[in-house]
Amino acid sequence: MTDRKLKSTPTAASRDFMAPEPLRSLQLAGLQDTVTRLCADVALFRDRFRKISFAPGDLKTLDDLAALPLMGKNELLDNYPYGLLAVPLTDLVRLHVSGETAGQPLITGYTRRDLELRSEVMERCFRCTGVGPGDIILDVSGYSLFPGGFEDSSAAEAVGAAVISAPAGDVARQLMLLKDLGATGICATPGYFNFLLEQAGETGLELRDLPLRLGIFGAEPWTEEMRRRIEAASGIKAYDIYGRSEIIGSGIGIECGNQCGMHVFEDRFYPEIIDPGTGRALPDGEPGELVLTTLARPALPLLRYRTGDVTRIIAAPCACGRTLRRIERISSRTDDRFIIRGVNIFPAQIEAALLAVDGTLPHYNIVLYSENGRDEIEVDVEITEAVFSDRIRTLEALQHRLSGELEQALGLRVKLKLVAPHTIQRGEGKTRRVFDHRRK
Ligand code: DLL
Repeated sequence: MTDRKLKSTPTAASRDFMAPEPLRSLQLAGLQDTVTRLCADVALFRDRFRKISFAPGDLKTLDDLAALPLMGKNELLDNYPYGLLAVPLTDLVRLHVSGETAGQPLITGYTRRDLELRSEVMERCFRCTGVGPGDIILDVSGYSLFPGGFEDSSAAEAVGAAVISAPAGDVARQLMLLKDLGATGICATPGYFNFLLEQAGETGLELRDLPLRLGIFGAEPWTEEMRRRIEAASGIKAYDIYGRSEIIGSGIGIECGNQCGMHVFEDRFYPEIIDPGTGRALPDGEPGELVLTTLARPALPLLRYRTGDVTRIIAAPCACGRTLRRIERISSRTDDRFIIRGVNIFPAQIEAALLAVDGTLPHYNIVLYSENGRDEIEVDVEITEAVFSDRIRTLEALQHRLSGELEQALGLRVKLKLVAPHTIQRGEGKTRRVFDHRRK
């Protein structure tokens, strides 16, 4: 479906093309509703507002939001399990339990209206990538409570596509389904798709010879270099999708066909960028931490929720015609930076440097350790079978080249180990790449 057709379709997706003024009015109304409900129904916020002498009626413009307190995961954990719910338990029809947090999980409640919102934004996501009737989407999330499976299915139905649910793990079956059922799209983490690609190669299956034409990838950090690798190896177009369980699941924002940042469904989730150190709101275009406020979430309205994800807002118009502002690919997290010998290092810098060089595979580990009282870093990266079995001189040349790329990217020399294909463990969920063995 073309974007032009969408503009005249009175679906939720047409909200993607709203003129700026009605969009701002909608956002303001959503924001006013959120603060009113938080004040009336959630004790934590009532107290917080009282402390700063804020009454919901004081919020008159979108800019007034910046004066309200920030929150984060801790508030959810401290009020476990139901303390931040703004509706009676009897209104809930689903509970999402996050498995990512060690110990106490994060609980997200959904009323029927929350689920409708979730379906709506996922439908908009699928439309953004051009998925429509005739598409067959392989979804590897399964119908667990991990955001993914349920949402992808309802989105596929809404846009007239079909979904095959084939949970991660049984790779041979997934490849068989991709091939036999003529899947045209796949939803996965980029890490898991790399694993599928590798397994396909080993069984002599060329994904580029299949009808598969697009992938919707998210839930973990990945770089442009990784995208280039995926697209070149599989012949598909790889879309970045951003989500967060507590906010709604996977449909907060997604790229359109222009692949130049993820359109945020900002009529539903209001994005801000703050300086993570001071908490000060930053203007569009400046990099900082993404903060989200839900504008239409009955069960669990969240106000200025710190995501820890570092990005920037792109306000420039997009060629697709969507008026929704975009966020740039997530470059890092506020908590994934590590300091080695006084130098700040982000995992994405390492991935970009490794994948910029031919001969590497997209499987690597970053190991941090202490030696003689000094913090050290070792990067282990798999190399292709061809390089691995080539002459020692080829290996040495690759080692030299990669060390140089890393040194240039990071500003310090790191220990680099080239390892054989399949040495690094592949995961089924989010890919773990950093192993910190330093003494704390
Ligand atoms: O990962 C929801 C999701 C499911 C998103 C499927 C996309 C696809 P959580 O488990 O709560 O929710 O993890 C959210 O994952 O704060 C980011 O740090 C990271 N993340 C999610 N999408 C991306 C992305 C789901 N496209 C956390 N790029 C977020 C980089 C991402 N990081």
